[in-house]
Amino acid sequence: MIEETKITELIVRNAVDDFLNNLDVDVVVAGGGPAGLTTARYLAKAKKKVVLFERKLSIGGGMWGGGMMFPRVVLQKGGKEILEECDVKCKKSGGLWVADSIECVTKMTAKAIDEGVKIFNLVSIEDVIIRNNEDNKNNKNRKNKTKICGVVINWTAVQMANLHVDPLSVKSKFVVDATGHEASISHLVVKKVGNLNTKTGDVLGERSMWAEKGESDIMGNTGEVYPGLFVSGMAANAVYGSERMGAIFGGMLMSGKKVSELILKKI
Ligand code: 48F
Repeated sequence: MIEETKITELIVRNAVDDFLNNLDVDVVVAGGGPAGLTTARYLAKAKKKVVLFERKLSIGGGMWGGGMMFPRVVLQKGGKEILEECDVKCKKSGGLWVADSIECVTKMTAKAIDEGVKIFNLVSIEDVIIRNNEDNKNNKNRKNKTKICGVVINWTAVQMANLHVDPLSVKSKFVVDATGHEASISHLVVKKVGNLNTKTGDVLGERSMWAEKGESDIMGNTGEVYPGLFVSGMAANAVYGSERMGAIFGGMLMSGKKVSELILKKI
């Protein structure tokens, strides 16, 4: 006999157990686009405890839609190898490769989950947790005296309905801003601590389309922008005011991989 209340109990108990098991993790990844999925997958592969929060119902960010809803993405060398690790088929054309955007998102997500990434969708990160930076206690530079060590979350539905419902929190050693063009976590940090550890200290916002430049800048922009906070993918270009690049995705994937390597060196 299938009892409705049994279904309810199974859903609630299992979901709550998962949530409780992920209150204190190595890394929180904000955003489930190509950069966030890649960062999270590599960290989980290295046996780190990783939780990814995605505010939308679906994972994949801007990858689903390919270019102007033609469901294909273009990759250059470096990016296509990362996709192939997820068993995505990449077709060579000229010096570039093309892949099906739906195949990319589904297989990247499946691979990340298989490596151990815990994904929570429909959850928005609305703030960060800031504590004294014990590594830098005696540093004269004010901005290095604190560190990002977790996130404040709420149901996206609560935000959308503009309800006054208090959020909950998750602690982590590092937070990765992989929120794409918005760089929403970096914005939050600037708002709360005054500035990032970048030259300008601010989120400059992305510049207009220039695929070659955007893709070449992204690796240099990828990194730790405040103690405990890393930027990955389009968020990195948005922080540094670099160009957008449209439906070429190699930079997103390579940036995601680079952040995982930088974190693994520090963790
Ligand atoms: O936008 P998105 O795909 O960022 P990305 O991984 O890749 C960029 C490309 O898709 C494309 C491009 C390629 O050249 O330029 O645009 O850097 O994924 C970002 C994800 O973060 C989620 C958002 O819904 C999206 O799925 N997100 C944004 N803000 C928050 C968030 C937040 N505050 N909390 C949780 N998720």
